Amino acid sequence: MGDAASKVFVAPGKYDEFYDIVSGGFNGQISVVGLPSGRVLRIVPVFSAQPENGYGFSEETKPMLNTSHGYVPWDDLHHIALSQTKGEHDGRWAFANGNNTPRIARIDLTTFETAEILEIPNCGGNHSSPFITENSEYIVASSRFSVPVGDDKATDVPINTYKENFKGTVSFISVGEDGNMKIAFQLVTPGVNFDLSRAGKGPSHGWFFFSCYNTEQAYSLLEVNASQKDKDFIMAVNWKKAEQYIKEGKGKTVKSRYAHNKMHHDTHMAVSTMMEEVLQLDPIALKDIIYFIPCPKSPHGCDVDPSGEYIVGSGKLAALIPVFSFTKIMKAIADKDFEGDFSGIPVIRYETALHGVVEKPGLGPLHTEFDGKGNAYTSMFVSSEIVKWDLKTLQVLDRAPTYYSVGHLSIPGGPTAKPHGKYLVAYNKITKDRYLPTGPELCQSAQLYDISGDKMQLILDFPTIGEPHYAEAIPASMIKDKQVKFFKLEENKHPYVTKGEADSKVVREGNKVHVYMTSIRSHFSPDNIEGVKMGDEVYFHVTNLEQDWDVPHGFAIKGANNAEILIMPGSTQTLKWIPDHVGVTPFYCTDFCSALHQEMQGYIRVSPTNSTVPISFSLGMPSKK
Ligand code: RUQ
Ligand code: CUA
Repeated sequence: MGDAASKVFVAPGKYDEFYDIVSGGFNGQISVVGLPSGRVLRIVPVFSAQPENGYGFSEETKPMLNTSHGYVPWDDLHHIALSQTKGEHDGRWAFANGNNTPRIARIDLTTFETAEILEIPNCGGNHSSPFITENSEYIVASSRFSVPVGDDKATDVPINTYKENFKGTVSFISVGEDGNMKIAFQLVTPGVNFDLSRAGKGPSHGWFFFSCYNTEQAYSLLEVNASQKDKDFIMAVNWKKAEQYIKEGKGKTVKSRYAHNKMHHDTHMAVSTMMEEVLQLDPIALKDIIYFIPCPKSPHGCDVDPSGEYIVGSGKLAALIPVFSFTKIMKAIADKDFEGDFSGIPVIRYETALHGVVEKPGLGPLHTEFDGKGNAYTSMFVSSEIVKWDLKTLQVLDRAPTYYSVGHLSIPGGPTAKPHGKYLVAYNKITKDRYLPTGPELCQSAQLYDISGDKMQLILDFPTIGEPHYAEAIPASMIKDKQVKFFKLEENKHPYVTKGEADSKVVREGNKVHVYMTSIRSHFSPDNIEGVKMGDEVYFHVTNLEQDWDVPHGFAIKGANNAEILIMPGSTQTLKWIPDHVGVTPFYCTDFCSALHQEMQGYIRVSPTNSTVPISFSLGMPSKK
């Protein structure tokens, strides 16, 4: 174990080698972890409001969580995709999916802030998402739960009409040069459950592969009813063909309401825009977009190797791992070597598409990652182990136990054409006795393996934040020097910005009171405010005047029904406060910013509704004698 300790030890003052961007599952956040140390560097709120910094509570960030259902301050965040250029990491953005109220988020890797959230319409549960193509042309969002789609008449149908009325959707979301996300088109498919996916790469660039289960089309007791068939499907999508149909005008514009939320870096404000329509393609009528390939049995992971030739389907209930060959799939399509069709979609013959199978890998294969040296690593949920095997010979090379019941695996760069290799992290679903017990709920757990040699070596256990699903790690050198250290005050275009103390003021507009406030070590301006009345809504627009790294100020006021705000240097954040009683209420800075942080405070006086106390504000007034 002495050996293991030296492998994970990052000396005080030294940096980790990788940033690991880890999903938080049902906490709706991502965490940023250093590898190999396992140290948590940051929690980034994405789909969940976070009182710690006011995300989802400040007036500026509330629109980020707007949806067609209104404000939805929580989601179940499963998978991470890092942006790519030519099949390799480029360090620009991380994408993450919201599973429950279908959404995709883009996180800017220069600020580690959520920059954009796009809702996905006509989708019941966005699990197979946000996988990315090799030049970040598209990320995908596909439905876990098929549902009836369309207008009220099309959707108000009995649940037992699943076969006729329920549809899956696969959305291709284009990513602009500036990262802007847009639903380019949506494929409407037969009703099944899409689980996971990967884009093709290299020779298979232009294709996307999705695992599908519940091809039984069950709508009740899926545990039994969706486990009937011997084989479900991998769905192969030719998205270049879909693009061609779009160009030819074969798409159909359909009314659909969904929110598109963007954080604007000049104003430090998010704007939510309600979108009205989406372009759909019918892959049954329009041939050659999708094909099904039989895959044993309720496949979960669907992973493409770095060369782009092999597609690994991991059937949760299968006793083997099938590996498909892209070359053979193309040949089968050219030869029309189909065994039939499923709801009008051609089904390729299993044997024709198969490269081979990994025999007796273990029980409950879920996910596969690659090291770029010709090896694949598959997680085995039921037998709690990682199995390393050779992509060409399909021979099992090594096994390592996990503690316990491993879900996702992550090798730095594992889903790219050039994995960075070296480490593998197992994200385990069950923790039991690995840490000091903490009542009925135990933290989830990650385990770090050294994979540089022939044998995998477990070198570290560490707890995670939330329930980790997928994670993707990137060399620190690709992003550490691009970090924004503070926002330039002169570039701040917030409508309520206050660029110097001399400009701080309090303005009444009807029953709205706008406080143009500044913060700098160690006071607010103004720090005495009078003339606010019961029935008013007070907006504290706090601009942090600091122009220095790592000096946020916080702002909190007694009785606020929301949270604090944490204002980064050079930016403006707004806390809305509705006074609920007459009297004098203190506010203060929450983030220990200087030796006189405890002095960073102020008072606001609230008078009765009919009061004639005029608005006044000040800083540094001497005490009355
Ligand atoms: S899925 S294990 Cu979203 Cu495997 Cu998490
Ligand atoms: Cu500002 Cu503490």
